[in-house]
Amino acid sequence: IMLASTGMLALLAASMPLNSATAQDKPVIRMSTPASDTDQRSVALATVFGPAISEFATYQPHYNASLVPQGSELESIATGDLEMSITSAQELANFLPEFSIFATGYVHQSAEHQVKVFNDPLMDPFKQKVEDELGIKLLAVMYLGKRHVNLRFPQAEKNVMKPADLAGVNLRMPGSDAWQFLGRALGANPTPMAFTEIYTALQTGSVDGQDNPLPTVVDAKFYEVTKQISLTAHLVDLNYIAFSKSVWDGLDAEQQAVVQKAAEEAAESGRQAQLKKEEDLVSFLKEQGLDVYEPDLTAFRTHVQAQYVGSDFTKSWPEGVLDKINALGN
Ligand code: KDO
Repeated sequence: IMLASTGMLALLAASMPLNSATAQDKPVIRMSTPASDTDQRSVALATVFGPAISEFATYQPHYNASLVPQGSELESIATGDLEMSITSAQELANFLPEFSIFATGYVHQSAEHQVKVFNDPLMDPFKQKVEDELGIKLLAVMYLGKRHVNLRFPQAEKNVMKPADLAGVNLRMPGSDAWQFLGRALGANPTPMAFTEIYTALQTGSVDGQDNPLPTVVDAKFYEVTKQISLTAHLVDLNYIAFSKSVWDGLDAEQQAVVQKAAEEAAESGRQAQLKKEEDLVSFLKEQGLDVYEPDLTAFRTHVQAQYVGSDFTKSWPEGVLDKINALGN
């Protein structure tokens, strides 16, 4: 018995260091987002991305900005305090102003257009710069949806048909220059505020409204504390899957390919789910008693685009890129 058990122990001992070393070396991919766990991007990452990389890495999501405050994710990845996030073009524009082109009202036309733009060679120098200057790889583009103006007032009190109708309206927009610029371009009085504070701000009336796509209005329950949505569609919004380059560099080529594919598949799965929700939610929101209506879209588009012409943002756009983006659309 002694011999047998010693033999067994020896066998165990021989296999254990290997196993534990593997478990220890498996990188933990902390992902931080202001989004909830039920947001379609979160769901797609948890159900598609996480399982796809589980053989060699552990996907660990943190929701509701519980790990990193909204807007600090890129810095956290750059300094090694975070491995992954879903970031906006507006946040990237804080570091690389030319990213404001992707944050500009009425530039992206659809979810499909976003994918074409992201996969086009026009995007290569942008991706390269993010890698070189922030140590971040942009793996795929996730669809957030068409952003609309969502206010506390019923339409009878405030009928938002054109930019002038938003004069004096305190509209919460995320806190960065590119976002605030867009809020002003819409004709509103933008107020910077973190995503996680919106619900209470709407409830107490410290802001008059906010802008987000319909799935977010429902997921974050903003419909409980607002009365109308003017379907301005001022931004076909996106988030890029941002991944730490130092973690990436620690993976072998095969693993990198798995991560890349997992990101693309998660993005596609989230995109389809989000598109479906956008389509379905108008009737849900009406049932909840909200006025949901289409404004004068030409008036909004013309006004918003005119605000960008000659602005500091447009000066940062590389020559010819806007034309290339437009050529990939309709
Ligand atoms: C928001 O703060 O309004 C925003 O929609 C901005 C997006 O870039 C993104 O960060 C999003 O919030 C969060 O993921 C929550 O949905």
